[in-house]
Amino acid sequence: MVAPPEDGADFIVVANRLPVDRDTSGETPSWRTSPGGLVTGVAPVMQTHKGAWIGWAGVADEEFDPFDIDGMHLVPVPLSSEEVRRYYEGFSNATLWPLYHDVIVPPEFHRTWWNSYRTVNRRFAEAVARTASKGATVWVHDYQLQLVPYLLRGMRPDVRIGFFNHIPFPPWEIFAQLPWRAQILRGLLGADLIGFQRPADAQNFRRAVRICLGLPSSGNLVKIPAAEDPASELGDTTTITRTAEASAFPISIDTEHLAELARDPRICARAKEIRAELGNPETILLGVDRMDYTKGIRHRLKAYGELFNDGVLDPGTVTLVQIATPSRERIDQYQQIRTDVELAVGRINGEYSGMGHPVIHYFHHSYPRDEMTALYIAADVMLVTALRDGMNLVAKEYVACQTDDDGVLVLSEFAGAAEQLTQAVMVNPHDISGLKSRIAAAVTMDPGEKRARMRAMRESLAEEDVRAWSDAFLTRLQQTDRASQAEAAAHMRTDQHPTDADAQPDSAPGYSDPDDIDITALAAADRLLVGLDFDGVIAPLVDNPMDAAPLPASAAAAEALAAEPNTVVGYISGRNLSVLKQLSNAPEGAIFIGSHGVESDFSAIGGEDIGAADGRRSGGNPAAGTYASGPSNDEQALLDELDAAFTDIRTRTPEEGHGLLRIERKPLGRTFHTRGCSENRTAFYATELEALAKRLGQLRFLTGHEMFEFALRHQTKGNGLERMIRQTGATAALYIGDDRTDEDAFKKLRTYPEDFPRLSIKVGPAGTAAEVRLQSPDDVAVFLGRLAAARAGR
Ligand code: ADQ
Repeated sequence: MVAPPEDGADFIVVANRLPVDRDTSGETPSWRTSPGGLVTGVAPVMQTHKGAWIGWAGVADEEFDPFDIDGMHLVPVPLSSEEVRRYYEGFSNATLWPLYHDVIVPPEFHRTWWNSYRTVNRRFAEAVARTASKGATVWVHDYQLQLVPYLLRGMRPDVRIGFFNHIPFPPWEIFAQLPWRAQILRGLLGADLIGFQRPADAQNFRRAVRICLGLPSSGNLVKIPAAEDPASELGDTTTITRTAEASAFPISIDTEHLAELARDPRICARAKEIRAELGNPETILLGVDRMDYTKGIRHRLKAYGELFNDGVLDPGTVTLVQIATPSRERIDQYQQIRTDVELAVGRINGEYSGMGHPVIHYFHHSYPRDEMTALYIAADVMLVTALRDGMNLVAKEYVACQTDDDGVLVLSEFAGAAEQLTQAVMVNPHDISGLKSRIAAAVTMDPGEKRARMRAMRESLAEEDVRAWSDAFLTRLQQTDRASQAEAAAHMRTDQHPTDADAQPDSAPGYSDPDDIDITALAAADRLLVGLDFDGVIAPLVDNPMDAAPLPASAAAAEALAAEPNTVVGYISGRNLSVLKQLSNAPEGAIFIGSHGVESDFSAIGGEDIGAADGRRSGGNPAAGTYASGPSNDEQALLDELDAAFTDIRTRTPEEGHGLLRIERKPLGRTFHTRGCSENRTAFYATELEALAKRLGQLRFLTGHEMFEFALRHQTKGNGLERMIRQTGATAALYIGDDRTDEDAFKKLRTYPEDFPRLSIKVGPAGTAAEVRLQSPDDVAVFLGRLAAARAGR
């Protein structure tokens, strides 16, 4: 253990590189800041807290004292040139990088590299332990430093540790190749919060932990037994000392700053100038990448060249600007990709360029931010064709710079950014024919469609910028309260079965891997209904119900499913219909049931939902296909009584500070929410509301996850699902839910005959009538993605 320093830092960023470069061009060497996305994201926190950044200064075999620059305190960690070769170029970039990027090139495994990686990670952890004040927050970044969380926890159990992985985390089947796989997983589990770019990365990590270390997770939480905890003196495997959360936090960019640059008249003029310098072609395509084999530059060039050969593109009117920044140039495979790219550029230019009009302008150097922005503005089509990419900030930067919404983004489905920039023209870069037709479509896209797509993407980026990203991560990290986590963990059993004792399970399936569930019958069905609950299933549970949003991967899968013929996606929720439709980001063609079956909208399939709301048709808005009629006088009196009871209970609520009951007013009922209330407070509310239910006997009373519902009419999610099946003429059905109210739907599915293929899936613990259990909304996203792919391939 290391004692906290007297005058330590409260917030520490740890990354392989400091955000500076050594400038030796002048008489005395100096430091130049190299502003990147990470600096923008963490600078506000650095300035409001006593912050420090720990990393390598980029110069081998030299030691530098800590120094301050641009309001940041930097603490350099020295590396010898042999460590640069083994730890950085070797283990980080020739073992982990290819392994984590789908083994696009074969990873190399060398014990000398691993030893150097361990030594350097320990040096970083020691530097943090010496710098962090008592109880400080430490944020470790990226694959070069995966052992730091574990090592640091052993030295300084008092600090709060977050880790963010900027690159993908591979599926177990690939990760398993790594001879030091268990050590890497343990290294990461030293953190309280482990962030990934995509839910699928977080899921790959949790699955690896489950398979390799035998540690189960509950939702996004991994339970750490004493034997795996460097800060615990107990050595056993049954005492759970804490939990580590592994979740997705997709990184973003400084959207507003880039948009400001893009509106700067000086930069706009430069964009025009670039266009003129390129010979004022009709269409400028742009590629901006580090020169890396993961970026799919060769695939892009191949498709582009063939489009001239096929006569689809005219060399007289189109040009591609390809910028490939020098990167990791001492590594063999990086020298190889450069040779391949330059050969391809030469060959295509040789074949199709006219005098003074090359079809490819190729540059192998960096540009200042202003020049990059001008290039983004000048480009009509941006080509991002990565074979695998954690996020890909270039795609987001291009979108942010299209302030006139005039530009098309062609985006690889294998870049993390594809989950947020869903309006891009998506490509599979391995499919050269598909890539060609998508590039051609991008070049000729109708201006209206361009604008609509770009505007939607820009709007999403306006909110989800890099500050929102760091805020979300750091807020969650602060919420990881170790004492209560340990207490919660102590109540979890270390086997993989649910523990909720109060429900009477009809069956108690253990957690399934979303990749292992048999979907053959559903995939092959003539007409499939995909029934989905919203909260806790496609959208993670959040404190404020109006903040709920579907996981991008689930939304994308729902969209892909709805686009398949004879496949209908139906949302069934306790939320009122209008809120459900507003929050669900549902695909076209989706149908809805709200208020636990009371309200419905089947208009997308032209169906009449005759079973809803006791068979009464809404006089209000038949065009919307909503068939719930408003309350009768008697019913309104009951609603008034519920409202009055709410006011009464709230006024009788004892002292503040334990959370308060909230009411959700639905057209035909009221739902009371206790999310955020203490245990005692919830018990008080439960007693009050149960007494109220007894008194108002004719109302249907339902208790769910942190909520109590009073409904005027006797509908359930089970009836709702049945109506959906009938109206869609489905010959097979899936239903996924997480709550007690979903049990009606699970049970309903069981009543269908054997020859009607169906699958019921419960998300999370507690007894259930469902056949299969998944852990979390992340798992649901993976499962739905698989189902969509299988439906498409039938
Ligand atoms: P990278 O693999 O480097 O990042 P990317 O996310 O595209 O990939 O970021 C590259 C950055 O470098 C962008 O900001 C871009 O503008 C800049 N850049 C590229 N070429 C340049 C040039 N010639 N001159 C100036 N600037 C240039 C890793 C992961 C990604 C993940 C990021 C952030 O591989 O998947 O998105 O980290 O988490």
